[in-house]
Amino acid sequence: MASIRILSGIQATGTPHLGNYLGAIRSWVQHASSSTYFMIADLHAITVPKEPELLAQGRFATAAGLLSAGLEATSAVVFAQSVVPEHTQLAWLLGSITSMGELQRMTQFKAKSESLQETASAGLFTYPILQAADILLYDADQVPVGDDQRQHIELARDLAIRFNHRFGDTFKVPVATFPPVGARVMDLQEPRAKMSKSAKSRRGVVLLTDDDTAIQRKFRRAVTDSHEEVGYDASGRPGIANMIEIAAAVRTEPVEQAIERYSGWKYGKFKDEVADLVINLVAPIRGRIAEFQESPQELRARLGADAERATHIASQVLRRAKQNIGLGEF
Ligand code: AQP
Repeated sequence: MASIRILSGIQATGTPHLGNYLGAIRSWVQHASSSTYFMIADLHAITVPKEPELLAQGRFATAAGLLSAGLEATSAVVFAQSVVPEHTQLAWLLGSITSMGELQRMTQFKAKSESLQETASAGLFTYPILQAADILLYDADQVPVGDDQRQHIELARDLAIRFNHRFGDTFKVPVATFPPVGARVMDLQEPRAKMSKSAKSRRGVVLLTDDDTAIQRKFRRAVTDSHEEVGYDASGRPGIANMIEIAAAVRTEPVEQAIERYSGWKYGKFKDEVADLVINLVAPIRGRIAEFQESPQELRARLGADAERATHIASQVLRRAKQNIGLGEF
């Protein structure tokens, strides 16, 4: 039986955080094989203004985070999007069958462009098309993502179906998969907003490079509510609900079990407990990231070799799409 092909990505915006790990990277590592493709989305990262030096640092930190979080020991293909030019070429073909209305409905664009208004880049608007190209280029069966990516994956599916309908069978239609817990880790300071690398403040974001003291401090200062004892109410007490869900995800147990375990605990003790769970999770990853920063040769070699493996598949799929749309060889 042919193995399941998996593609997923992470923006090249810096060291991954706890949400990236629990919502995405951990399951990438669990499912990793030579049929899994994990992409550092560095072209997506330039849709908002970025200093070249910061982009380069963010790209490296993302790669180091992915490998250190477990992908290094697997045969997964880990590569940077910009190194495989087929991504932008397929995005152009798909852009020609995408409507403005579809892009205007994307909630991520609405949220990100709100403060920028007319100055928002065209790239920010067409971003979901490039993301569809990223996925379809690898004949992916599954796309494991966090909850925030639902709408984008739906667009990728729609475009695949539309292309196949108009130009003949070309793309595999992928499905999104979500982790049972940890699909949406919230910011510890703003528990109604998702934890994000691009958050204005890092106080509520736990990075995979944070030291033990920083992690403990972030949990101790996490925003809660006026109660004193742990109880689960996702809408009324989002801060505590988020920490219960984090604990459940780290322990890989159902949320119901964590609710039972921690109900009635005083807030101080509970926050320290969740911090300890996270500290144990992050410590080895942080150690390996530091080694990569110190000597990057192994990282460079791995990404170089994997980019060739990615190009091998991507070039075949792009050729098929060009052929079917009428842009094959003369
Ligand atoms: N808070 C989260 N909880 C669970 N999963 C998450 N993911 C992202 N945030 C959470 C999942 O991680 C993968 C990579 O996503 P990303 O690179 O878009 O992460 P980010 O932190 O959202 O990055 P940015 O740069 O800060 O982007 P924006 O500005 O878009 O928020 C994905 O599978 C994602 O679902």
